[in-house]
Amino acid sequence: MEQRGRKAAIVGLLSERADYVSGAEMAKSLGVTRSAVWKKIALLKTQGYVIESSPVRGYRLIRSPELSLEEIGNSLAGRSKIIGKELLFFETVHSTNAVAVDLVEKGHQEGTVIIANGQTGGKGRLGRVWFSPPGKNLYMSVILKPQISPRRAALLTLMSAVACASAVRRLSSLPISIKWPNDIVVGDRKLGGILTETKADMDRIHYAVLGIGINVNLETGDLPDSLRAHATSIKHETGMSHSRTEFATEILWELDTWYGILLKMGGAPLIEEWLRLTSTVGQAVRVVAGDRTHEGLAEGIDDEGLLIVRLSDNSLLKVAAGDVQLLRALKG
Ligand code: BT5
Repeated sequence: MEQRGRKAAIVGLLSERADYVSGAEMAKSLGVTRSAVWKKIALLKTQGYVIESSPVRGYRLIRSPELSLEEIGNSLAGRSKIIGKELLFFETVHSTNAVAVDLVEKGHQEGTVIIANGQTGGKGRLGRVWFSPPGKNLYMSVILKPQISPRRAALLTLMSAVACASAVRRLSSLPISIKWPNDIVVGDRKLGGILTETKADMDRIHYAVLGIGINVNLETGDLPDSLRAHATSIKHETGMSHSRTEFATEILWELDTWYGILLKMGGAPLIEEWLRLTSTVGQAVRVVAGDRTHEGLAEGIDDEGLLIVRLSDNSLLKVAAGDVQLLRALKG
């Protein structure tokens, strides 16, 4: 496990300057010895940072790794209020959500973010598997302790979806939309998913873990056959590779913004934005919720985040969790 700290400060100093920064200057600004700086630089070099060292002039950053915890942390430090206060990176984990649950149970604070380069047991909902090869995609989990009623916990999934869809749209210019409740899609192909796990009792959410998986540089050839027709990635859609650092930063920053809005103003602005980004509302849908299936018109989202479906007998059904299939897609 790796935390931000001196390494992030060194990366910060080096990225501010196109030129060399002397070891003495870094040591002074961090309040450590020059040999401590040297040790951290050596560590950064093993983690994909290309840093030129000159005995006279000091150190110069040539290139950062494509997924840099230090850069995510440095960019969030100035603008994020809650999310990213603590950032933890793992090369490989079973599931970032499982790590987050473990850490929050041990007392880690709200706003802690866990990022992994790969997962061996990435989870979807209902025990499904999230395909999580190393080195290509984003796998992140965020710990929150929201002071909202447990009845409104579904809003947390909508919030994560809004953050992901807005950030990915802005950085990639792709026509990203949200398929209720937790799919980030381009057309009918899934590019990302969200798994929200909460611990709550009747009147309080003890914590929520927001798990976010986004296919960034995945090649469709990497996908198992079962996913090939349904999944996509930012790289596949745009035809070029992207920096996971940039996408992670933007998603976390969006999340911080929307979390602030949710706590201060309630769910209404969030639902309004979700409705702007969704491809589900206004469509004829089949909703599969447990062993029940309903067909009707998806009409909207209620103030607790439930999907409102108008059934053929004109009655309204509210669905808290499930999967939707677009009837147009099924028939077409
Ligand atoms: C989801 O579940 O979409 C939630 C995915 C959440 C993944 C993140 S990664 C970080 C954090 N740690 C975890 O362990 N999980 C979270 P669901 O709606 O149940 O969709 C799962 C279905 O999506 C699977 O059954 C496949 O059909 C499909 N799928 C699996 N991997 C995929 C991938 N990489 N890209 C697109 N579709 C995928």
